Amino acid sequence: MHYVIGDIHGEYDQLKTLMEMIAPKDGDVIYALGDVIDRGPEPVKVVRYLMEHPNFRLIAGNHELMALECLRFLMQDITEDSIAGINETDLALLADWQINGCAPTLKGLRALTTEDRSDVIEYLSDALAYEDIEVEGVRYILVHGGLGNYRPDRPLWDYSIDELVWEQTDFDRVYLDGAVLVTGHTPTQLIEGCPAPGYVYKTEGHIGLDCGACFEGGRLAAVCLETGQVFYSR
Ligand SMILES: [Mn+2]
Repeated sequence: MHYVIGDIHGEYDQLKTLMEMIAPKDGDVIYALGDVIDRGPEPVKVVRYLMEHPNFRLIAGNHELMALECLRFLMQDITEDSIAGINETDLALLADWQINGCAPTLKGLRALTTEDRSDVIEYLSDALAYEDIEVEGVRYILVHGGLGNYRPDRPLWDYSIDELVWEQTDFDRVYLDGAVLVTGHTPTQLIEGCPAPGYVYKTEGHIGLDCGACFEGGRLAAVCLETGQVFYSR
């Protein structure tokens, strides 16, 4: 079976609840659709849980991208050179990450040994940009944000990581005829015309999975691609 989980954002308890409901078997594949860190209380615990369960595949979100851009200079040993090397671009990246809820991620990383911290960062940097799979004869494109600067003739590998993780999908548009775009990033609470805000939004060519787990009144959601069954943490 293939499962896809929406934006976890540090919601470890909700992830555990969902995993008990899914009860994956050996050989099942579970995709985490990006934004596993930041905002919620236990982002690093979430990442370490994914690392310990080899049936998880991590797809990159904009929060992983922001974290990696900052950790590149935050994690180096402090020397005169390293301080002099932090430029305005770095500081702007850090400010961006900060307003996007980096505090619990940094707190979790600080509590780790140097080696465990490196392992977490390495795991995040190995995240997939997207996944293109066929399940029961249906093509699914799993991508955190969407296909920025979309053109039907543009191959998936041609999209930049920024175009994939920052794009807000247009749920009224069918991309890649015959394929289903499975996306997170845009909480269904914010999708205009979504009949059940805060729950999974399925419409022609789309499955919108971000149910705003880290927000009040939100929840974590997963879908099984074979059966279409949807799971909610609350
Ligand atoms: Mn996002």
